[in-house]
Amino acid sequence: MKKVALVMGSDSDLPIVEKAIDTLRQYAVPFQAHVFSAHRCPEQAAEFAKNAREQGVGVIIAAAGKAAHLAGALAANTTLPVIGIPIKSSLDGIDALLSTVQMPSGIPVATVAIDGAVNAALLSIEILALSEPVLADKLAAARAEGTRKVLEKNAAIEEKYNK
Ligand code: RP5
Repeated sequence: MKKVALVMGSDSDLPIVEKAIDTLRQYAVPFQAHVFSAHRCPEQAAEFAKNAREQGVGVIIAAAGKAAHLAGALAANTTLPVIGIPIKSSLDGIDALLSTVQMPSGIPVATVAIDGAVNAALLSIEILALSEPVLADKLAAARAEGTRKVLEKNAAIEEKYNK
């Protein structure tokens, strides 16, 4: 199975990135984690992206805050799919959201919500599931469980207020 590479702009992003790691572990998806900054070590970040495909990476998740150029800078150096997590580090994360999502045509970054690490991991799993049926089965089971839980809560609320 291809790996998911998690790249964070700073180790201060780790508390959010750990939510993606937890999700990848739940699905038994192999991953690797790195700290590379688009601003503080741009050459190493670019080098990482250039070599990622040949190192068995299938999807890159990039988490960064403030003027968050990491996802775009990695995407500029690979044609692997790149998922950006805007980290709430300043300005309620709006700065990171806009910096991550507003990519010019030709260099896509799939941007999730501010601090949306779980969805970033799930999206990466959905991409890997295109060629890994076992992951597609696990995703479907998780969706069914999510539906069951909501309907259970609905039944409790309806029982309490509608009878
Ligand atoms: C960004 O600046 C990082 O991704 C982090 O979210 C933010 C603050 O970094 P530190 O100053 O905590 O290293 O580049």
